[in-house]
Amino acid sequence: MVRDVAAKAGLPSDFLWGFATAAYQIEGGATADGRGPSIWDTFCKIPGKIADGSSGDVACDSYHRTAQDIELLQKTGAKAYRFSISWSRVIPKGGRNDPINQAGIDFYVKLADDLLAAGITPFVTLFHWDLPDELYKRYGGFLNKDEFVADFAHYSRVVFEALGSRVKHWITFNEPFCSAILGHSIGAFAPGHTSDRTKSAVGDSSREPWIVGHSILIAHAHAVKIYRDEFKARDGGEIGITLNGDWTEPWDPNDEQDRIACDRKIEFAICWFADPVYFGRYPESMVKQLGERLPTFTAEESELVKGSNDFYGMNHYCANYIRHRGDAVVADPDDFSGNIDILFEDKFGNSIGPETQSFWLRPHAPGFRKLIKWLSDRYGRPKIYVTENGTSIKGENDLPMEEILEDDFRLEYFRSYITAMAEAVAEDGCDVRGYMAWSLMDNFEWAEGYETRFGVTYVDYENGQKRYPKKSAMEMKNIFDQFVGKV
Ligand code: PNW
Repeated sequence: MVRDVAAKAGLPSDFLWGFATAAYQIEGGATADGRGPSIWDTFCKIPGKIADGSSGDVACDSYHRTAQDIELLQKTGAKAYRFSISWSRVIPKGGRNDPINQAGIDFYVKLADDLLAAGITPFVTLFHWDLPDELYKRYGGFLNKDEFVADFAHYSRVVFEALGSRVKHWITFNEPFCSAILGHSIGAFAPGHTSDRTKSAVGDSSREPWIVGHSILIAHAHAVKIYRDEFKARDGGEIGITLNGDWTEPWDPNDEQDRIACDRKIEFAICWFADPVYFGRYPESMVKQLGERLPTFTAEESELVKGSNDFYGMNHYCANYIRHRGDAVVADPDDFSGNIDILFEDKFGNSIGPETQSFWLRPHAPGFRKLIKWLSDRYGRPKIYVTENGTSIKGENDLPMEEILEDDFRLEYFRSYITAMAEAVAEDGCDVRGYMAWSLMDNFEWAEGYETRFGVTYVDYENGQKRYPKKSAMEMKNIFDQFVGKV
């Protein structure tokens, strides 16, 4: 690992660390107690969309095993747990005039109560990609801004009302980039829209992702306004959005254009959402490349979105080398990265990091510190919670269980990334207050199905979803003990 040995590293004494999951990836109970289908239930039924032909129908069966999950969290010494709410469990059809499912609400109320009783702080995500299928069928989901915003606002109010006295850390949306790009440009994620007609009969990759992103930003801002106006005084909590983004290094460090392209890649991935949230407008580089295909904010929308974060939710996994394409290369209308090449090797053949089971993920811990600083500089040192960070391991699923439990590669990943984060705090003065590793347990890894494992806990899907903590689960506390209270 490349590391500045002289760097100070430390985290504040009240630092909240723990693990993250998402509803569709772990809950199962797909039709239990009145839950309605989400776009992921529908998407998984289309042959060829999920690598192993699986779905989240059963997953880790956490809907029936929250006691085991909490016990697991306690075993690791975790202080926080991030989970998401399945919208269609709470409102099976999703809409503002549709019936509410009390059993769904009761499930999350009990989960929050049990976590608090165990001394674990809940972080709750309102939306982790599982749009109620009915809203997609009714009006196209995110593509209909007015309907989507009104329905999301209603859903968030219902959840704040039910859980607000227990939950003090709210995340509106998880990684809107993925709903927009993977869901409406590449088509690898639900609802699978893309211009590629070999993959889907519907979609326009040049326009839909930007409409989807816009709708989500406005919906986020409305939910934040509702929380601040109606609940914050009573409940005293905080709310923000979680964005994903990788670090970038220039393919040729001596080429100024590659360095500019590195920033542009981050602008297209992260600032697409973060600039509106902090500045009330889209990045100039996006306006320039996308022209009238990028929606514009009305003055009222811009006001609403600007300042709509109490904290910055950061999901971070890896890094890439970036090469610019030269002014002669006109951006493809379907391009969503800023007209660049995204590479695993630089000009000299150096690799950014080792391969994992995920084609897009090559660990590069120094990039974590650099991105935390880059974001802190751009947005005025916001309070940051790292809401996801973790890795898969190449070939892990093919190993016998005893070897899976000795996940040294993952442990080393966490050690190096958490050290990099502690340097960003102690050395660079960044304000990171919490960290949730992805993930508490192996789970349904979306289009990769169950073949890719991200858990610090092994889940034996063949034998009743039994959970076995891996080495990384039990070492996490030791890693944090080294840094917490050292600034
Ligand atoms: C995150 N990519 O998503 C999600 O929030 C989790 O639900 C997921 O399980 C985790 O990362 C691991 O994949 C991503 O293709 C999914 O670049 C895919 C990408 C990035 C993030």
